[in-house]
Amino acid sequence: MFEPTPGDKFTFGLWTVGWQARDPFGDATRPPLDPVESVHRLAELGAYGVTFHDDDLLAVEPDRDKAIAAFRKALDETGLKVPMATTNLFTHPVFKDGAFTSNDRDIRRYAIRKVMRNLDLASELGAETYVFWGGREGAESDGAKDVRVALDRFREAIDLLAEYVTDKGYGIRFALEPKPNEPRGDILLPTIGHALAFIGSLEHADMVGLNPEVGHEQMAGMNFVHGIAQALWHGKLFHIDLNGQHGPKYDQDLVFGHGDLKSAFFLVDLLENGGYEGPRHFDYKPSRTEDISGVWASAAANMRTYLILKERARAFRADPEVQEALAASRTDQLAVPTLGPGETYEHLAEDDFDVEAAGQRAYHYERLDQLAVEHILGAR
Ligand code: DIG
Ligand code: MN
Ligand code: MN
Repeated sequence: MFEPTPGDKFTFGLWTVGWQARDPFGDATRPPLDPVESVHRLAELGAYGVTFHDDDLLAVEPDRDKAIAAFRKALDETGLKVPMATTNLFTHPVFKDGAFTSNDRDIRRYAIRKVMRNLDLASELGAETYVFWGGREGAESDGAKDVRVALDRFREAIDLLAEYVTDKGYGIRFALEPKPNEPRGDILLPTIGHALAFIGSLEHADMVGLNPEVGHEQMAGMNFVHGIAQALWHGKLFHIDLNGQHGPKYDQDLVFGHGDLKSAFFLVDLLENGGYEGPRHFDYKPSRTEDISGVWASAAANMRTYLILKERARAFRADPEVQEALAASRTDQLAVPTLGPGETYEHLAEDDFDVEAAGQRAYHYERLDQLAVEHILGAR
């Protein structure tokens, strides 16, 4: 039970299991990992696919053509897919003031060229989604960046790249990944809300959506389930980064479910019942304490935890007591339009409404929440 298969559509970034665990306070604790090894091991674990930044392919082979050839061979041997790709616009010092929004125009032009080259490869490998995480787009001082002008440049880059993809006929959609801070003191497009508003301003808004990450919204104190629900409501959940986080602190990128477990339960419930058909993509970091055996154990843990929560959510929805509790909480009543058929606002005046009596009505959410907790704990 809870054994992942490609049908579950679990995918991993090469940079996750390949993270050498270098952090701002310490050197790498693990050697470079060959992407070919990652493809084979993730396939053995039951993954559906892998994703990559352009630079991830060069982890052990500096020659790009050789690295791509080896990667393709491993994909062919294992049948793993590449549903998403992205660009590293944050590691090299050239991007220290950003890529699309660097104050240095030459660097902005270089960044766009770097994305275009990897869009070509992403298309060749069959990717349907291209992620833009603007990890260096931001500032430490409000005097350094007029955000109005920075957003002009961000929009210019995305519109230009959307035009490139359209002209090339690549059939790729873009997914913006919000994050509030780290590595920049403040990052542009910090939350799902900011990104949704930005998308609305774009020339090619129809082909631009979101790649929200669990930990990034939770770093900002946001409710990730609410954020995903709104992304779905806008039809903009194009991809998702699953991991774990313990609230507002540095980006922990924990194994999925190893942070706020109750939120992870309701997230799986929403993804499985909310119409998201895309990959269940893990963007996490195996703890710096682990050797390679711990890396593979953590990769398996992401998928196993998701499958366990999927089963718990199914049992929760099927539980007659839960259905009774949902009815007692009148959750079905929210779906009833506030105006009846043919009514206009003029009909509201006709209501016979006792505000004091209405104020006494209860919603019975505590019982419903306890039922959820008992399902999560396996006590029902
Ligand atoms: C970090 O959360 C970012 C980068 O790892 C990558 O650009 C993106 C892809 O999901 N997530
Ligand atoms: Mn993260
Ligand atoms: Mn991410």
